[in-house]
Amino acid sequence: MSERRVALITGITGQDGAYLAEFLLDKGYEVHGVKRRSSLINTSRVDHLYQDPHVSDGRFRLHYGDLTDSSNLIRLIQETQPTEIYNLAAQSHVAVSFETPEYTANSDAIGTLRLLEAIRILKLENECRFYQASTSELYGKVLETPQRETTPFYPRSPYAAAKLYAYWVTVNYREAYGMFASNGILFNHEGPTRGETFVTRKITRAVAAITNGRQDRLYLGNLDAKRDWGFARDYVEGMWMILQHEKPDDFVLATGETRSVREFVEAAFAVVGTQIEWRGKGVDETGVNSKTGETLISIDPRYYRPTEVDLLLGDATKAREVLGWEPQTSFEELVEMMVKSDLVADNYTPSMVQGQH
Ligand code: NDP
Ligand code: GDR
Repeated sequence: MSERRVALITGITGQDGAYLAEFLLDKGYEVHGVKRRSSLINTSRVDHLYQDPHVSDGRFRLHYGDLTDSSNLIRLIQETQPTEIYNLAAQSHVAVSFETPEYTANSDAIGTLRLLEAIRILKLENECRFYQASTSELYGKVLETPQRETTPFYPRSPYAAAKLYAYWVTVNYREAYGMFASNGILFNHEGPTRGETFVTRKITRAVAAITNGRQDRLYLGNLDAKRDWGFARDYVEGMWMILQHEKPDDFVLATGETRSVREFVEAAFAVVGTQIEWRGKGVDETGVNSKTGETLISIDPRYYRPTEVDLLLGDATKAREVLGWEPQTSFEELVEMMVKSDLVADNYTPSMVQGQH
């Protein structure tokens, strides 16, 4: 590997971008992050890493950019001359991708192509390694479990279809131009800074707000969907390991355990000592506080997806055997960490999230 250790992270303001930046700074990297312009400051996840450029020439720098803007990406890569690029930027919400399919394809699929082309245009194929944030959503419809690198893909959303293109174009640039370009096929990973409208965080924030008497009820969609949930901090280490491997390749990162949304709800309420009892079926199902009889969870069919991914369960044997990667955090530890964090920072505005996916 080159002596210089310079990382360019797209999606730096997201959950994984922030954890990865922290991890790489600890390893001694110079880290450049791409953030989007927004009307409100959107860097809260990385503010603790920021150093005032007026007082220090820090190793952490942010640049404005967007995956839909090729010239911007070319210029950023030219200016920063990264030795590793982590492409984490994406419109990453599956339900939202049904509402903004074209934008999702532009940023998630063509955005990846733009980055790969930028590397090629700048003739950095031999200088710069490329990581693509691929996803277990590629497996979509259940064809085999546990899902591993050889399991066929069957995307079930505009998001997954866009990520399918990104996966294959990454493989193609590796084969066509000899680039060190690798896919991490990551199963769901969560944590206290997870986006508020993904189901885990929606649940843990609601548990905190209900416990603190600021909310009565949580509305959810499909309680039967099963996911392989891990802790994001463990997974960003895996991303780095994928790029340190002697050759470019594609790896599944997963815990090897799966739980339903219903089980996540039960585990999250258990952290505050509340046992949930389920009553009714389908859209009429409710989750009730077993002691008080109070209804805490109801179904809102608006949160159902036009096509659902029913079951994700990953097999990360290849990552364990080849890279030595293993998740360090159990499901129970993850849920407890998230609920406790939300209990401390309970600034939940129910009206804000209730109307969203
Ligand atoms: P987040 O949604 O938390 O973060 C996404 C990041 O991408 C944000 O920084 C966002 O910026 C940025 N972004 C979105 N669109 C654009 C664009 N057009 N140009 C530039 N930046 C953009 O996602 P996660 O951190 O959870 O996930 C990271 C990546 O890994 C994503 O690609 C996701 O699809 C993928 N993934 C995630 C998994 C998970 O369980 N977390 C599992 C498998 C894959 P802003 O803050 O301005 O919105
Ligand atoms: P997912 O995450 O679609 O797996 O994508 P999400 O947390 O949004 O959904 C998980 C499952 O929960 C069901 N669900 C609900 N989901 C949301 N968001 N809100 C609800 O109210 C609700 N009720 C039930 C969903 O139907 C689904 O089955 C995440 C993202 O991080 C992707 O970017 C990433 O690629 C995959 O994980 C792996």
